[in-house]
Amino acid sequence: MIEVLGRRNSANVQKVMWALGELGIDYTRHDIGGSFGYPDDYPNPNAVVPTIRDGDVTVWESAACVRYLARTYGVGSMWPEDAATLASSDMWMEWHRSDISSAFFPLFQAKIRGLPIPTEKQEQMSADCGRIFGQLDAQLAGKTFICGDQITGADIVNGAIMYRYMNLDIERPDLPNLAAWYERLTSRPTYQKHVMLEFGTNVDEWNEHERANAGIQ
Ligand SMILES: N[C@@H](CCC(=O)N[C@@H](CS)C(=O)NCC(=O)O)C(=O)O
Repeated sequence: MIEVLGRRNSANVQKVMWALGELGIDYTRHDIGGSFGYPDDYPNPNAVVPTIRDGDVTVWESAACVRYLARTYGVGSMWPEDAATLASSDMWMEWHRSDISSAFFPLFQAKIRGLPIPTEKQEQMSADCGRIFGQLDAQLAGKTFICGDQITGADIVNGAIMYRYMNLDIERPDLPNLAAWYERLTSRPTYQKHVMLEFGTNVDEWNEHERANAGIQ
């Protein structure tokens, strides 16, 4: 039984939860991080979520967790067997971390969690996100998922923030391939269960949702 250490409303935890759902793996999730705090023996030296335990194996860093799960339990599906598709998935996972994630997370923190960023700067950040997501929109042209017909780690890490991007009160450019891909994700029960979680419109609502999700697997 895999253990997931991390609060349910963390986007990085949601990457792991959604991957587990797609792979059909049993798990137990523990509320850790944010308002739940951290136990003294928490195994991630950065004291951030998620961390997973699979028997004797402990993995932290959400993308490393997704890769571990895909490689261990999803060869031929979430972990493509051909080198080119696997490289493509890896590329878009790296892009997620270096490009869109670093552009989007501060914007989300400003809009919902009270990070003090002036409005004009937030507008610029929204425009940056739209421009960067344009790159993913181009990749998705003619494809069901980011690397083809199969969900890979690239969809997991990028899809995990799409619900937030699409539901934040910001300007978004018209990106039809991205919108169609997002619609396909929203029809998946595992995405609905693990990613499409209300996050509120301010820090109080955010905290209420965090508490309301306590104990839900
Ligand atoms: N690079 C790390 C980042 C992890 C991270 O920053 N997680 C956030 C939640 S999304 C966190 O733990 N924040 C502090 C907390 O919740 O206590 C990863 O991908 O796992």
